[in-house]
Amino acid sequence: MIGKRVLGIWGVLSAIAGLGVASSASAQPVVGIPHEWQMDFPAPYTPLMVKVEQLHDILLVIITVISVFVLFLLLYAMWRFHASRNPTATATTHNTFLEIAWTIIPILILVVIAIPSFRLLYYGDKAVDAAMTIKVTGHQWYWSYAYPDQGNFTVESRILSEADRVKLKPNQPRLLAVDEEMVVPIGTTIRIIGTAADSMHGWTVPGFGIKKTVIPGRLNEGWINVTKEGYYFGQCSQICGNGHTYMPIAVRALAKPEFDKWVEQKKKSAGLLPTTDVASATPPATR
Ligand SMILES: [Cu+2]
Repeated sequence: MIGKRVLGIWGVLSAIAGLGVASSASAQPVVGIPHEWQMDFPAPYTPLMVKVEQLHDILLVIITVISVFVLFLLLYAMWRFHASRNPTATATTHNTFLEIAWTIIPILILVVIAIPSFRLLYYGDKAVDAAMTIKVTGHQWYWSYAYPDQGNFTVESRILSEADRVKLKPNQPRLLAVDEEMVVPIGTTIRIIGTAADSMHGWTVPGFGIKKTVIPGRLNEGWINVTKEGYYFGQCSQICGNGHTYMPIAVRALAKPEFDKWVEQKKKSAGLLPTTDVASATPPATR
C-alpha cells in the first residue's frame, strides 16, 4: 500500500519534472517543496540548513541515549524492587555520590548541547562578506523584495489569484505559487534584511533553514547562499491576520548570468535603464 503510494508520488514528481522540461527549456525545477509522506527535514539547500540538520542529528543521538537509559532504570527498578522480590523497603534517603553525579552529568550534557547550538545561532545571525542584500518586507498580506544593490527596484509578490489557480503550471504548486517570485543568484552570499509594514510576519523557507520574524520598525538580519537552481517555497510563519494563510513565499534561484538578465529586465521596467541601446537622436538639453 505504502510502496504503491510512494511509487505514485515518484510518478507524479517525474511527470512534473518532465512537463517542466517540456514547457520551456529554461524552466527551473521545483526543488524546495514539501512532499507527501515526507519524514524528517526537507533537503538542505544552504550551508546554514546543512548545519541545522547536523545539529539535529547530534541531538537525536543524545536524546536517544538518555531516553533508553531512563527506560532501562525504570524497568530495572520495577523488577528489582517489586514487593515480591524486595518485601522490606530500606529507609535510605541520601547518597552523596549519586546526588553529585545526577547534578553534574546533566549539566555537562547541557554544555555539550549548548556549544554547537550557540555556534549555529551566531553562524546564521549575520552575513559574512555578503555579495548583495535583499530587503524583505512583510505586508498584510503579501511580500515585497527590494534590491538595493541592483538599483533599488522592488518586486511585489502575491499569491496567485483564484482565477489563475485553476490553470497552474507545473512549477506552481497550489497555495504556494505567487505572481512574482523573489529571484536570487545561486552560489552567492545574500544578506536578508527583514522588516514589516503593518503587523509582524515570519519569512520562512524551510529548505534554506531561515525563519526570520519581521517586525514593523525593526530590521532583522539573516543570510542565504542557495546551492541549486530552482523554485523554493515557504509560508508566513507568524500569525498576522486573516490573510496569513495566503501570503506564501516563493524563491527562484538562478545561475548568475540569468540573474543579471532578470535584473536588467526589472531595471528597465522600473525606468532605471533606457529601454533601448540606441542612443537618443535628440540628446537631453544641457543647462
Ligand atoms: Cu504574514
